[in-house]
Amino acid sequence: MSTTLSHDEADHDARRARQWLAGQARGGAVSRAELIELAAAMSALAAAADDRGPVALAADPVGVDPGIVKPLPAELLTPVESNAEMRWEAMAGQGYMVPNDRFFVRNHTHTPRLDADTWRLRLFGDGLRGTPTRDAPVEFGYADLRALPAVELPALVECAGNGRHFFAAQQDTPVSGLQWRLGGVGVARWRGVPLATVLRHAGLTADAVDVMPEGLDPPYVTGGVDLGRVRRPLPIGKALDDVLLAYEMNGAPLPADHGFPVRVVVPGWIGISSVKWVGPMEVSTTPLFSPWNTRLYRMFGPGHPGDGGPADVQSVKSAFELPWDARLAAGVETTLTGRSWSGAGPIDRVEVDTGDGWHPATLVEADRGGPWQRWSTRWCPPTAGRWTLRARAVDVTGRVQPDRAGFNDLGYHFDGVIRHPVTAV
Ligand SMILES: Nc1nc2c(c(=O)[nH]1)N[C@H]1C(S)=C(S)[C@@H](COP(=O)(O)O)O[C@H]1N2
Ligand SMILES: [Mo]
Repeated sequence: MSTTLSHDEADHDARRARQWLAGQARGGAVSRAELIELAAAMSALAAAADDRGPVALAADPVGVDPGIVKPLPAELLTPVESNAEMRWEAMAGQGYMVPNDRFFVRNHTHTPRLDADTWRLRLFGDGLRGTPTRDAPVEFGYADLRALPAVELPALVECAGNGRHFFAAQQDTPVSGLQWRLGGVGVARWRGVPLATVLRHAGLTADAVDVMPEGLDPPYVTGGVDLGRVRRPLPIGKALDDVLLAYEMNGAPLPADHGFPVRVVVPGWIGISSVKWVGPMEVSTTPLFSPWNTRLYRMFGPGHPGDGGPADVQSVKSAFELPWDARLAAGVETTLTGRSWSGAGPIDRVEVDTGDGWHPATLVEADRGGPWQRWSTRWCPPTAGRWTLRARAVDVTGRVQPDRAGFNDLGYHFDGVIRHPVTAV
């Protein structure tokens, strides 16, 4: 089998599919027959698309939301079923990073309380020398990871369904699933060990093709089907490139809701790749599958023939750091601020329209090349009344934000220009 390292999931995924059809693939602990059965069961779940709330939440006395540990003050976060989205106005006047108190939380079930002293990363599979098994894996404890050379980098984590609400609100094509506005995104400074370092210490072989981290949170049950623990394979090329096993977030130990003691951080890729509370990790010489890369997190629907392709790389988006329906003073000049981002590369330019056409926004130079870009523009609401603000960005690869986002059945990657209402008084 070819071991060309792929950074592009679409490419890698096509190879996975060919190998699957050739009978060479396994779905982690799932046989091919089971996979086909699973696919059939999953198609009955079309309506229960990604990012639905869990069917049942275990009672947990800690925190305001039963599934989330940290407080959810209304001025910082808005509940979205068992999840919480950041309020964009809570970023006005903040620095580059999203502080941990307002970072969005996306939980398929609920935040588990894990003990760093007994926690173990457990690597197994035929992509490691000696083929360690799930029951007799290569183990790393918390202290082992902290003793390895660390890397710290800013990275953006965004839910693939971020912006889904606007398929209904702006385009009249509602999609079921969590109705995120734009707050299912954040940038933090993550510190940890490159996954590549750990894989090499664990005895990575040259013919490994997939790495599948699995969370230690409870199995995800949706539409009456138990999909097992959250897990999604990563092509080895991406796993060896810039993926981190992170144990710190913005200089603090990883908060419980964000994956304590250790999570995966996959820069540029959809949030589901960044598995929290990671425990088991299969390393395989044959392609791996899970519901999170077969029936979920793929682009299905008109314009996406066949199996649609994986929804790996985030789209281009822009947000104003203003409340929805913000009140501004008529006739008084004000500074509008916001941020833009893209999974494909840094932002090149941003334009804002306050009602008289598109004008370039001023970019914060220090942010150039980073995972998102702060910008600002001056605006004086000419008269009292309702106004619509729009912002659109272009990334360095030339990807732009269209007026209308392309539809897909599961409502991923909304990239249309958002019409942000404000009232001048
Ligand atoms: N184990 C586990 N990892 C997970 C999830 C989960 O429910 N369980 N949710 C995923 C999804 S869909 C997203 S968008 C991100 C959200 O990360 P955050 O909660 O730290 O913002 O975590 C991902 N990792
Ligand atoms: Mo997500």
